[in-house]
Amino acid sequence: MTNETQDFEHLIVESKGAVATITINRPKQLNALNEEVLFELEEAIFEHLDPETIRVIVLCGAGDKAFVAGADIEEMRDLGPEQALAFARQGQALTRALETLPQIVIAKVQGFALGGGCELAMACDLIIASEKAKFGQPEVGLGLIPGFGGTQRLTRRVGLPVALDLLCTGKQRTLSGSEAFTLGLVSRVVHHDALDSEVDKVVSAILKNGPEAIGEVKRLCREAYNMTLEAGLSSEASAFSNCFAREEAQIGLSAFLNKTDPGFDKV
Ligand code: CO8
Repeated sequence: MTNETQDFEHLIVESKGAVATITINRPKQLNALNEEVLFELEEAIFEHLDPETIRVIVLCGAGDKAFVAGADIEEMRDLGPEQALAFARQGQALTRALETLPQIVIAKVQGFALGGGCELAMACDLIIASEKAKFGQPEVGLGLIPGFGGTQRLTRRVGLPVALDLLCTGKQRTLSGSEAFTLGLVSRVVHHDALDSEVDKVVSAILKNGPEAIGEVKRLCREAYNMTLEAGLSSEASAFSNCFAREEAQIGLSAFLNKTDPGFDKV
């Protein structure tokens, strides 16, 4: 299995087999998101990663302190309303695109995930957090509101009472990894030192399963937010039926009955 590293100014992009790891690499600014980082993320994910090979993307922040401490406040200071609209749309297009990728995107959150950082993590399919992580939406303290989907995704994830509390009290209330887990914001929380190994464990578990089945599960679960139960169930039934027209299901079913390994992680 070959390791590949691609060069970006603010990202470290490494691919190993079916897994790509993208590290936002501005540790001195706590990995704050500026326009260039957003462009590089788009480029890395949509132009550089081979969709035929990569099945899981792990997104993380450099250093031990922050996943992403928000949009870059220094860059935002000079924005006018039109540029702010373009910046918000750019961030929203990226976060929306992550949700519709066939790959599973995992946010590995070891520290601060604030403002745009929390919003970026919420667009990922899974958030795996250290108990030392800190999630929050402090924008109102800057006289701003979230612009990368925070009011929408946080409300859908944790419900209106907690979302409004976090969004209105700003930096006065951040959630630890454990609180975020209890509230349904993150998928798993582990001891800080166990974060890397937990992410590896989740990645290898995903890779052992049928790639097309995983893509369909992601699509259907994502669509569930925007559908009536009836429409969602109908969509699931069609997708279930389609599985039986694919080789992948034949491989998986036969492997179970023959007590062999389907080998999905060796594709
Ligand atoms: N942008 C730019 N630089 C940052 C940011 C940021 N978001 N966060 C931290 N930094 C920089 C600091 O300025 C500091 O730089 P320097 O060493 O040059 O002074 C360095 O990172 C280290 O930070 P601190 O010294 O502050 O570290 P502390 O451990 O004392 O504090 C905190 C850590 C609590 C994370 C603190 O840095 C902080 O409060 N950061 C800002 C968090 C924040 O408010 N984030 C939300 C930003 S707004 C946003 O994300 C909106 C998203 C949608 C935009 C829509 C488009 C319009």
